Amino acid sequence: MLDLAGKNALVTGIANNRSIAWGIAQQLHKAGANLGVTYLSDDKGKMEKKVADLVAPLNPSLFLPCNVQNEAEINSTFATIADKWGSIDILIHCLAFANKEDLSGDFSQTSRFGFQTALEVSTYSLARLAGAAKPLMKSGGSILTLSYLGSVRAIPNYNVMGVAKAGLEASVRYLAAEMGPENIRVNAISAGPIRTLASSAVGGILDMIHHVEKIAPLRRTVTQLEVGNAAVFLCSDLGSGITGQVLYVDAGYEIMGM
Ligand code: 0WE
Repeated sequence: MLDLAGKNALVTGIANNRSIAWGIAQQLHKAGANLGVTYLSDDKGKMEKKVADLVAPLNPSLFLPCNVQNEAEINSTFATIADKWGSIDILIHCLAFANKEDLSGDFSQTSRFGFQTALEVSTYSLARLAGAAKPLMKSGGSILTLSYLGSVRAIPNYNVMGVAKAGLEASVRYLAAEMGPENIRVNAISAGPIRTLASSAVGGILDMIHHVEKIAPLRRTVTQLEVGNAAVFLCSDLGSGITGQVLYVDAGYEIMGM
């Protein structure tokens, strides 16, 4: 039942070998899924090459540029899926961005444009991609996004991203309610802090990781592959009764009060 053979899975958000999306893609592949991978294109094509080399061992049958701020790229991604796959079973949304200046200092100083950018890329993109995938999820499906505890607690410096993740988790519930009748499930994994390209750009991330290692019941942080395993569970038939949920994959940190 953990078998994903014959399932078409689109994975967004792989930037390098530390990406949570990379951990998820590896475990989906291991479970037998047919992968499609999207990447954030840049003008020099450096990202395309980097991600292509990384994912090559997983034999993705689709490899497409998809900047979620670009309507044409989103449309062409799903047109290609319709054309080459005909249908899609699994959508992994592993995307977030806020301007660096909005991830420190006072939240009240977030600019209008910074707020818009963070919520456009990190929050709206889930609804947009889910809406595009919906008509292609012909025999039901599973949509999964990644969140963080900063959605429900005030975490120092997470600021506008916390608001974006709160909106993301609410979006999971509205999408789950909308798409349930089509047997499309929508869930989030709230992962503990992990050293990735995004988090390493944040001042103090190592101190946060050391704090989690002291407080979390398991006395450690989680790995990208552990998040990947939970993702495979939620997207497989073993997760068939679960929708609209936020599953904490955080070594237990979220339950602690002191
Ligand atoms: O969701 C995230 C990462 C979000 C993120 C990080 C960056 C850094 C570089 C979004 N956009 C950017 N933009 C950049 O220019 N995490 C859960 C990791 C994370 O980010 C934090 C954290 C943690 C944990 C930011 C501040 C405080 C804690």
